[in-house]
Amino acid sequence: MRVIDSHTGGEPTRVILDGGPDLGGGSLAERAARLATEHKDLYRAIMLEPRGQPAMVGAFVVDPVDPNCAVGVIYFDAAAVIGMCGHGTIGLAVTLHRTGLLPLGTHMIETPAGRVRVTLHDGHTVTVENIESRLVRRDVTLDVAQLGLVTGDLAYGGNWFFIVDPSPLPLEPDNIPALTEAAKMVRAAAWAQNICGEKGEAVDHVIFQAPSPVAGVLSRNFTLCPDDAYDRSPCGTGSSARLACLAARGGLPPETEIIQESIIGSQYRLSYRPGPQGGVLPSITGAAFITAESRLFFQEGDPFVGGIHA
Ligand code: PYC
Repeated sequence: MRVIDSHTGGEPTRVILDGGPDLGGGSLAERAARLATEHKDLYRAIMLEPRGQPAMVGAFVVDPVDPNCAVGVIYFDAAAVIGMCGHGTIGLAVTLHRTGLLPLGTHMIETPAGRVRVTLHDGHTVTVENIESRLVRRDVTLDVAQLGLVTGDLAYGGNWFFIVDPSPLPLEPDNIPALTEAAKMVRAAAWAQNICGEKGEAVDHVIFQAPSPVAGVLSRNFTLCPDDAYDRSPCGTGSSARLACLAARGGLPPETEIIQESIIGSQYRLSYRPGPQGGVLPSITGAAFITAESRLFFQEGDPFVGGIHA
């Protein structure tokens, strides 16, 4: 299996260029559902140690349905297949450019969540115009183990987010283990209290927000992903959901650029345009760097062929 690894703001992406499973035909959502149900052992083996690393997101490149799209892509982490991935799309564009498959300029990419537009400004810097994102339920109060009552917004940005602002703990790197535990408890409370999307979609990511102490940076976030790793980047789909919340609350006019940073200080430039369904069309600009090009092996007799699950 031929893969290229990159990171976007510190968050790793592994693009699988060939050797992936046959996901059959149909829409990307149908193929993603097949990946989730029929190939779970394989995608976990690609993400988990010893082949993968914590926080890594995988990207299977597939044929798009829409002929106007340059490629199709299905994203996953070590725990779940996800609808869209902002940092992964920046990493994918940089990776495909590096391999000669995507020239500088603007291209459409098909994902299970819908079509996104990417603009490759140079070999590293990419703007992603994400699917329409929306605030679904505002000011939801959860009764969270050990934290008590926590209020946040349920929002969609290609994945399902519960966004807590202000964060229950200071957003400092030293607090990452405590933030991870707190976010897991918030997610468990959202599940237990049936806080979900209109079609019953479960909250798959939790975000804690706070103002940034850095001059010129509006906010800092901490994002918990489905595999319990935290997003090293400011999370593209989470930033999209956040933009939808800011817009719905009248906190940010359209086409106004803000900078959001992650818990480790990596940054995205963000803005939005009003969307046709009442949400926002987010724009996310960030940079990715290639870290490795390799071939993965799954050898017979390897006791950890499926990855380390501990
Ligand atoms: O950037 O959208 C994102 C993302 C989702 C999970 C990890 N990163």
